Amino acid sequence: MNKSEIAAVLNEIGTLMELKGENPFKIRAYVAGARVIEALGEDEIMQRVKAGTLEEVKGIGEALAQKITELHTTGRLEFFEKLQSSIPAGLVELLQIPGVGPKKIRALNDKLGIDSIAKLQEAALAGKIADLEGFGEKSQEKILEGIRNREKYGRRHLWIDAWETAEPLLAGLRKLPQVTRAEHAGSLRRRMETVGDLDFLVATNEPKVVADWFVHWPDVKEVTAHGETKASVRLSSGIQADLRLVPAEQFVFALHHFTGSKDHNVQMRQRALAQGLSMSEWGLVPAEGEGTAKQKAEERGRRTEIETEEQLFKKLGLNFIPPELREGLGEIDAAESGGLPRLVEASDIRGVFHNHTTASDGHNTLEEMTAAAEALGFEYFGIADHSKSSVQARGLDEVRLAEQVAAIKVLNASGKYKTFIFTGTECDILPDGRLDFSDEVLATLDYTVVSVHSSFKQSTEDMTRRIIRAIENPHTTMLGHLTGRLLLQREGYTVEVEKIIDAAIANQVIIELNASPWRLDMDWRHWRKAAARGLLCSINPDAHDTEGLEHFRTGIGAARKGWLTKEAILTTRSLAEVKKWLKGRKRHA
Ligand code: DGT
Ligand code: CA
Ligand code: CA
Ligand code: ZN
Repeated sequence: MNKSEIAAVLNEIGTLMELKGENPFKIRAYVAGARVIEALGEDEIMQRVKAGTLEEVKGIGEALAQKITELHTTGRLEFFEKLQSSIPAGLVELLQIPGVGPKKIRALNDKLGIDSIAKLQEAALAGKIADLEGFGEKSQEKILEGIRNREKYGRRHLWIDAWETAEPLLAGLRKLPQVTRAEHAGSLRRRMETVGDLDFLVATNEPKVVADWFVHWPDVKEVTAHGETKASVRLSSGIQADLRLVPAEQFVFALHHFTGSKDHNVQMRQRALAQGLSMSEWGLVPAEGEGTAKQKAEERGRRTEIETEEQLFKKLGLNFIPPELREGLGEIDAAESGGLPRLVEASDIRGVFHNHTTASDGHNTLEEMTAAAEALGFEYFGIADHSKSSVQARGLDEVRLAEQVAAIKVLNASGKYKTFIFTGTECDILPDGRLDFSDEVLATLDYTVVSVHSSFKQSTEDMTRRIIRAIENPHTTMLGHLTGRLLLQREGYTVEVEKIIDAAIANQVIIELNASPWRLDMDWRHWRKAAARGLLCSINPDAHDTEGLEHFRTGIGAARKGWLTKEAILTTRSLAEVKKWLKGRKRHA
């Protein structure tokens, strides 16, 4: 960890201890320690940690020195983690409301039993806060406003919403004559399923002009910072955007730093240190000697030979690590040993399964969907409308399903579209794990996606058993949205993921990567290991209209985060190969 991260942890320790009502002298020691650390040079901290001389600094005692050392060398602190877990999450969450500090939270908790934002809002709406000693009408109003703003602005955003907001801004920045390079960074570039804020980075010699342009972007609702090296704004959707302005020679270092993730950065910095280099957003410079990394980088100025991220990684003995993999999950070791995967790309995808039409809850007809699939250049695409138990989604019964199958065969035979249509269903997994259609009906289809759409509240054990039973049905081709989560809206049902993956592998069943931007389910965090064990993936847009077909691209981001190669994904194969694969499965049935 660098010094500002260490200082942030020490400050947070102070806040949490105050929340617990601990000894004020102890609390002050942490807050003061944070200030001392901030005043030290980055290099001095490093040298003192190495030499064990932190205690010689005024304001740092033995206990603090030990904690700083732990943070600096491991990036973690056991004491802090224990402290965090000893305080109810609801109380900590209250800190997010402006005007409510640790002392007030304790008062609210003692007098009114408030331990969550919901309870705080309830009490404020009932006028109970105004009556409390030390609060009053005004602070009650402020609390209510803070809660409203948090709902509107404080939340994270779906990756796709962030992307759609960011793209025109980035294009605008690149058009400015004063800008030589511009990129987005942060979680958006890493393709996280949700994004906290947007991070833009530009290389320019005229930061003022560029920052002015940025804060006057039409979509800006509020300017929260406006300086020569950084500007921050809030856009009308509520998302915040940071712009950092750097001279050209710093661009690549800043790009790498602000792409993150934090864990990746910490590990990269440790690697650099092991090679006698100090790495930061300003540059990569020898670790020893006088001056901060920033000063040294500035002294070296234009003489730096590193201009691209490829060169930056190479300098540290690493192959280029794609942004999606920069999560601190082993990518650096893999980059060192030549073990990075060749990640799947959007252009590898030759077709998409699991799409809906107006026959169930889709908004476009079979023909409209087919035309759209053709326009996207797909060799094939699969229909999978809902089955009869999904009544609210107008699920098809056996008769309507047979009609749809007949219509698809006619359309395929007509040669009207170049894209081949596979017949299929998104068949409900009934609460006991049986499927919504009989074996005879499923045998008439090219493929079957099985999904849970009811009885979400089953125990983990029951839900796991239910899904495995569905996987063991010989007609099952793919498992749909493993957990049923809706990002930022609803947690998924809980399942034993490992067991389900085992069952899928054993039964040659695919698990889909549902590419709907609201789902991205199965989560990318499971894919690397699962694919290594032989699980096959299908990137399924779960499209409910023609535009939804494009969501396969969002799924590519998640697949890349899951280290998936082309080989791990059925839909990178040609039509002939896919037909053969599906036929091969049918023989088991
Ligand atoms: P987000 O915005 O919450 O979705 O996630 P990020 O990853 O975009 O985080 P953000 O916007 O706070 O910062 C962008 C990147 O900048 C982050 O991924 C890593 C880097 N960064 C920011 N603050 C720190 C820090 O205190 N230490 C380190 N090592 N890196 C940082
Ligand atoms: Ca961010
Ligand atoms: Ca940010
Ligand atoms: Zn579904």
